[in-house]
Amino acid sequence: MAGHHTLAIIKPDAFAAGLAGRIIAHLESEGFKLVAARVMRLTRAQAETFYAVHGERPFFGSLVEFMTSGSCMPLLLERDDAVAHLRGTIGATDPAEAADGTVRALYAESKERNAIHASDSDDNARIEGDFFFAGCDRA
Ligand code: FUP
Repeated sequence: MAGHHTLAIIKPDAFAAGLAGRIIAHLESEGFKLVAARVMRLTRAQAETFYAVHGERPFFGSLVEFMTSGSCMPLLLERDDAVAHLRGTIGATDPAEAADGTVRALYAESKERNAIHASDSDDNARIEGDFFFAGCDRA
């Protein structure tokens, strides 16, 4: 099933703003099927582990603060060409650079508070999917 699954997170800015339903509808309209979902508040340790690749970047501390600031919603999604299609659907990291109609152009506030995460490779989709959903029931 390589290439058919990816991991998204509706981030605390979008979740707190009541945008989860609209974002899920947007993803479904792009052909993604929800395989697993949860609502949770990340611990500091979880956020630091999830973003460990950015550990030396100047924005790391602020990013961890933001990601632990409220509830978020990890989603396991299924579709052909899932990783690439979801990256296209969410748009560029900075909403000012995101293409019209993408999730970040529609809903993100800033480069940090940018509404949604999406895995950037099949390998990371597997790692990130297991991070949130190992041992969980999947549709
Ligand atoms: P993306 O894959 O589009 O989420 O972007 P990156 O992997 O480059 O960055 C991961 C997260 O770090 C972004 F979602 C937001 C945050 N970030 C900042 O806060 N400031 C930056 O300058 C770059 C990224």
